This record gives sequence, C-alpha cells and structure tokens, in this order.
Amino acid sequence: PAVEFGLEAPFTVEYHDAVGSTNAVARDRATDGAADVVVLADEQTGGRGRLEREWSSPAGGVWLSIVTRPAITPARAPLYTLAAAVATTRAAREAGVDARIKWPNDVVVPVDEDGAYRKLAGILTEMEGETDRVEWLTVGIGVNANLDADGLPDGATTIRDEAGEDVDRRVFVQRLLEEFDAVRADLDGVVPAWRELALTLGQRVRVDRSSGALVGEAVDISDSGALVVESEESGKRETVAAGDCEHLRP
Ligand code: BTX
Repeated sequence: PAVEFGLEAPFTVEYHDAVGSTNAVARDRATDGAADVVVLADEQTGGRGRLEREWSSPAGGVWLSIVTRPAITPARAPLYTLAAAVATTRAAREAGVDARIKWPNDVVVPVDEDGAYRKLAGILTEMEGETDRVEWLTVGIGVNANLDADGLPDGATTIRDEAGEDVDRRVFVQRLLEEFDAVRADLDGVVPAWRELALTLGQRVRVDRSSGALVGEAVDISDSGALVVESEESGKRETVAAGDCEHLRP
C-alpha cells in the first residue's frame, strides 16, 4: 500500500516498499488525471529501461517516476529528459559523487580521461498526447543509491561505492525533486545546464540511428536536445534526435 513519504517537495510523493515498475504505476496515475505526483519505491520487481531492456532495481536504490502535465509540444518533451538528467546529476554531486551526463539520459561516473564510465542512474520518459500538445508525461529515474555495484549488471556503480557511504534517501529525493522543479521552470536554460555537466561533448562517439551508425566527435547539443556529431566519414555535422550513444576510444 502507498504511504505519504512526508517530503516538503514541490510534488506529492507516494511511497511503496515494492512495485513492479514505478513507471507503470505513474502511467495509471497519469491516465487518472494526476499531476505533479511522484511514485517512489524501495524495490522494483519489473524495472524497465529503454527498448524493453531490464533495469535492475533491488531494495536500497531510488526508483521513482514523476507524473507531469506540462504545457508543451511533444517536440519539447526531450527537454524534460535532459532536465531530469541535470537534476539527478546535481543531487548525486551533492552526495559526494563525481557524476556527469552521457547523452541523452545516463548519469555516469568517469573512470579515465578517455570517456570510459560507470553507470549510476538511468532515465526513461514516456508520454501521451497529440501532435501539438502533451497530455501527460512521466519521467522515470533510477539511481543506484545504497547498493553494492557487485550485485548489479557490469558497468554499474552506486552512490555507496563512489561516495564511500550511504546517502540519506529522503534528503537525496528532496534535492532531486527541487532541482527538477527549478530546471523545468526554465526550459530554455536546460541545454546550457546540461552542457556544463556533459561527459559526452568532445568525445569520439558512435550513435546508432535507424538509418545506420554514425561515428565522429560529439561537438554540441542543439536547443532541442539533439546531439550534433561531426562525422568522420563525411566531415559534416549531423544532428541525431534520439538513439544509443557509445563513447569510443580516441
Ligand atoms: P537503458 O535502456 O539506457 O539501460 C538499460 C541497461 O542498463 C540494461 O540493459 C543493463 O545493461 C544496464 N542496467 C540495468 N540495470 C542497471 C542498473 N541498476 N545500473 C546500471 N546499469 C543497469 C535506462 O535504460 C533507463 C532506466 C530507467 C529506470 C527507472 S527506475 C524508475 C522507473 N521505473 C522503471 O521501470 N524504469 C524507470
């Protein structure tokens, strides 16, 4: 059963010990008309990543989904994902972790100078709406908080491992939600804020698009949140709105 989490956040937080996926509960709340509600769980038994991938979510993490009804067009929705990445990264940095952002939606910790990293958090945005307006949008955020990386998929890291101590999850969630609220209130400021925290810019990357792979240097992120890559093949700058991005060795 859901209980009040008792945060003075700009959102009503509904807490569960365990759920399948907070994004699934958030979808139910959204279709019931809710706004500015957060579904938070200690454990997810069916956590999901993008493209139907699994998201490992044992007890001790921060697994949450924010339900919003923003007055924006669907074209601006990716800015909400970037806003969540900025908010999560800032909250993790306050917890003592050298968190950075990998385009578009991973919060990572660098392990060397060449763009290698471990994954601290992931973000999954889902929405419903028409071509000219968003009806609702849910932002799922999964943070490996008070966990050992040992029990997680390869390439993962946790706040416990990076900071050397557990984080007070109530404080962490409060900071994350305050940051998210501030960043979304100034959507034009999202991309500049994202750039400051980006690990991907300046990296040699491969982006897998539906039209094929693109390899080159990640040189910028556009006003709408798309990645701008200077292609090694054509020498031209190409813009990728969505896709998987891998950091390559220089
Ligand atoms: P993604 O598709 O970018 O990443 C998924 C991949 O990450 C998996 O295939 C696996 O390799 C790896 N992985 C799985 N679990 C973890 C983990 N705990 N830490 C690091 N790496 C992992 C990223 O998807 C989006 C994830 C969003 C998760 C939140 S949690 C709250 C909400 N509810 C829900 O079901 N999903 C979101």
